[in-house]
Amino acid sequence: MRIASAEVYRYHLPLHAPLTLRGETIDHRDGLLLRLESEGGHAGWGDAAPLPGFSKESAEDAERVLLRCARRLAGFAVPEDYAYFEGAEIAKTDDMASVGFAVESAYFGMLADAAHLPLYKYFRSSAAHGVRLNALLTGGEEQVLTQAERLRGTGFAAAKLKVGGRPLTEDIALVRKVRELLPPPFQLRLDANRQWTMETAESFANATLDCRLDYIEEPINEPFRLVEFYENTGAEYAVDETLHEFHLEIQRSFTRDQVQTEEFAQHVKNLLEVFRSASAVVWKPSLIYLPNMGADILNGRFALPVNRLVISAAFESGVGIGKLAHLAAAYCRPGEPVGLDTYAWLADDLLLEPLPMDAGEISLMTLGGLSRGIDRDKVALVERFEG
Ligand code: OSB
Ligand code: MG
Repeated sequence: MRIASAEVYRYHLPLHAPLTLRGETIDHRDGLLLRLESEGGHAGWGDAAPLPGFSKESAEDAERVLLRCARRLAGFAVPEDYAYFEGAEIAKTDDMASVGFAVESAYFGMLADAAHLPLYKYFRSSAAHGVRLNALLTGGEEQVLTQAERLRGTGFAAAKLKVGGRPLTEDIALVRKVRELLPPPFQLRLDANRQWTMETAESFANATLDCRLDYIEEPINEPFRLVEFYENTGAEYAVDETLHEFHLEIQRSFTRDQVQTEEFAQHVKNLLEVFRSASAVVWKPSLIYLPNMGADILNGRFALPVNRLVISAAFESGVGIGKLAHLAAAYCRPGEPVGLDTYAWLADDLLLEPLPMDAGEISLMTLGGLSRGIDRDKVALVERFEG
């Protein structure tokens, strides 16, 4: 199979409300789409949308590198054994996660289309047909409580509340109020984004142990002490930023060309312990590039100890979030609520029909295998390459 054409488009989508991320406020989401088509007419789409404040790459860098990838992919002969994407050198994707995500989404999407399989079944034939979602609770106290109230009786069975941005006593009181509205077995997760010191996090954990939290994502500002946090409090934690910070080191630790000094070996050992003791690992594919859509690390080629994987979104368009739903169906435990609720922030989408999100779940049966129609009026062609 050969890739006959590669197209790059630009998009600009409004958000329902302004979104403040690490000090930057946006009211639109800007991104790029990549479309690959084989000589046989099979196609796949990818979404590259660097998130201000979170992505290492700027929108301009992403566009430059995605165009370079598209130019090289046009005419690319897919290797016989195409289970793995060996064209990775096409993009210097280590610090271009959004581009790596788009290129691999389009590439594997095209291969799945050629195999007449939906992407999730292409990745794993036994994959479930739906993924559960965790609702994202953000904003001020009143806003959070309104959102929590609205979740009652909707079918959602999990939510994630952002904490760490208010005084400790207010966070504790808010978590208690949310828990009253959404009692167990509803799963309540928190995300502190590393804003607490060990001391504050321990006080928080001790004051909320009876809330039976699913986990606290990144409770402390010293990741190597997460195991100690767990041992001292019994509170379950999840890693997110820690994966960002250390995935390159973890990958390097598995490659033979890495000089294995005693010090580096100890460092990696400590790091793996942090992952092993974590209740869950949050992975946002558009913010961290793990080769072959994670297969290298998650599917046994290498072994990152992951108890529960929670694939999450970073406010991509429906094209990107659709791909994440396929990945989540293939890689997460059946029934694991995943972090794709950022879709609710979009006031408009590129898909002709919105993603089938209903009652806290995305149905992949409805989402279907092949790319859903994209509204060509909402995307602008930047360049088309033929090979
Ligand atoms: O801190 O987990 C975060 C989205 C973009 C950037 C950072 C984060 C997020 C999310 C995604 O919270 C939603 C989720 O994980 O449920
Ligand atoms: Mg997080």
